[in-house]
Amino acid sequence: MAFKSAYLQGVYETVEKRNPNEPEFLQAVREVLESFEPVIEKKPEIIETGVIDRIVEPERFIQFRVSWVDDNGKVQVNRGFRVQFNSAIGPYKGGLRFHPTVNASVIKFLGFEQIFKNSLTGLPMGGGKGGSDFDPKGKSDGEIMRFCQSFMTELSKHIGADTDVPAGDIGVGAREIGFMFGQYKRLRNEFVGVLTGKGLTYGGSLVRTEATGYGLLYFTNEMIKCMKNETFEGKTVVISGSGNVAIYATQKAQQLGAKVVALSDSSGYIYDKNGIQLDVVKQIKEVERARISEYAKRVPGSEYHEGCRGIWSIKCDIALPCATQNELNGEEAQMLVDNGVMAVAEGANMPSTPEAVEVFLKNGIMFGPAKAANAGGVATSGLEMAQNSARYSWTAEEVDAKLHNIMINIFHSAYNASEEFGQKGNLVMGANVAGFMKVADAMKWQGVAY
Ligand code: NDP
Ligand code: 2IT
Repeated sequence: MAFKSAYLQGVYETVEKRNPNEPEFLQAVREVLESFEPVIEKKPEIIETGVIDRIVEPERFIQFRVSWVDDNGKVQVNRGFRVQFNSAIGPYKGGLRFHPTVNASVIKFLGFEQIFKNSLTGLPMGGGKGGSDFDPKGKSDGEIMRFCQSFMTELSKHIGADTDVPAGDIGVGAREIGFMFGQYKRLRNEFVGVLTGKGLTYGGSLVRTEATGYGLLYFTNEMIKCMKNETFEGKTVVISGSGNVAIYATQKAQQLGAKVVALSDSSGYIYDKNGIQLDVVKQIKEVERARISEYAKRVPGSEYHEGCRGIWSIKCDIALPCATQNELNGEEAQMLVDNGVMAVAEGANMPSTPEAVEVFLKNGIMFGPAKAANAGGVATSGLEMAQNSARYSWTAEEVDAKLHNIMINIFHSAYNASEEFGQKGNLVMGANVAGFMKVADAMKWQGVAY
């Protein structure tokens, strides 16, 4: 579909021409540019600053070879990436993803979205993202360590505590961050906050592990309270994924009085009508690094179903996709609506396809887009950076209170922007525009070279 504004149409066509065969990146750019239609109408002077033409082009894109030796002595080669997308409001900041599906398109969509998400947190962080097509599944700790060391040997040339600060994402947790931090320190002889999500004994922040999932629930709780005077108490919740975000989203949902009945991984989903037992999930996923199907073998009365997409056929009040991009399509969104879903909020990045988002908005479902709803992880990374700079650490209560406050503010920024630009309640548009305004202003005042 063409844009209403010929200017936005032109920007999009340039991006399309420059980035052929990058569907995820184009999907993310299109959604943001669509949100700018009312901005262009209300503030046409923004066109002259060229900020929109500039913001869709990464400041820097780094691709590199990562070679390492596996446990059989065989040389393996993977591809590493880092996109340094925008540094207008702070050092580049964003996670690293290790997954076989990682490619330039995936890294660029994630890096692009990170610009707006980081701005929404109110903290001084630019947008970046990186990763590798390395698959951590089934690898020994030794293999993971050697891969991480090789990856950091190159990445260390491009990052720094005041330049670019990576963290975790899919396939990258405390174990991988530890190996990468150790290698950076070895290479540079510097103990600095160059990564976030570190272990608590060497500069990590309390609550960073829980932050994305907790933040998602703080955001969603505020959304349902302010938009429909609702709470989580007694609600049935479906959460996809069973990694870092899904686990701590489940924990907070349960604390708020909801019943979480389903979780998944890329192979299938579990349904437990009595409510998921999180200690069992944590043992399976965090300790044993095993498959979610194990849950059904251990918990009587629960079921395992092959195929992860079936999770959206479960009747629920609130759905929280927390696995990966494009995991929820238009038909699945319609199933959720037909089953009476009241709210959907994205813990994963871009989990809903454009068709799914349209179904939710058209049916008046409260919808929290990823850039707003999952910003709690990077926000707490920002708090980790602040603690590292001050050589000080806050208590869990202090960090949690700051996170809570940030998520509430993000909801209101997005909601207010949706109202200001004439689409009250459309938080997709509101989040994109609210995130953009601060970055656009900083870019304008800093002149045209990036
Ligand atoms: P983890 O690696 O801890 O867990 C990922 C989960 O998603 C696993 O259950 C995994 O299943 C599932 N998954 C991954 N890829 C696919 C796929 N192609 N199809 C179906 N399921 C899949 O990652 P996180 O929990 O950290 O990340 C989940 C999402 O949240 C991602 O979109 C990430 O970008 C986003 N996010 C993460 C933040 C963080 O701080 N960690 C912050 C903000 C957003 P399996 O084990 O089978 O692969
Ligand atoms: O998508 C994300 O916001 C993250 N993976 C967290 C990034 C970070 O720097 O903490």
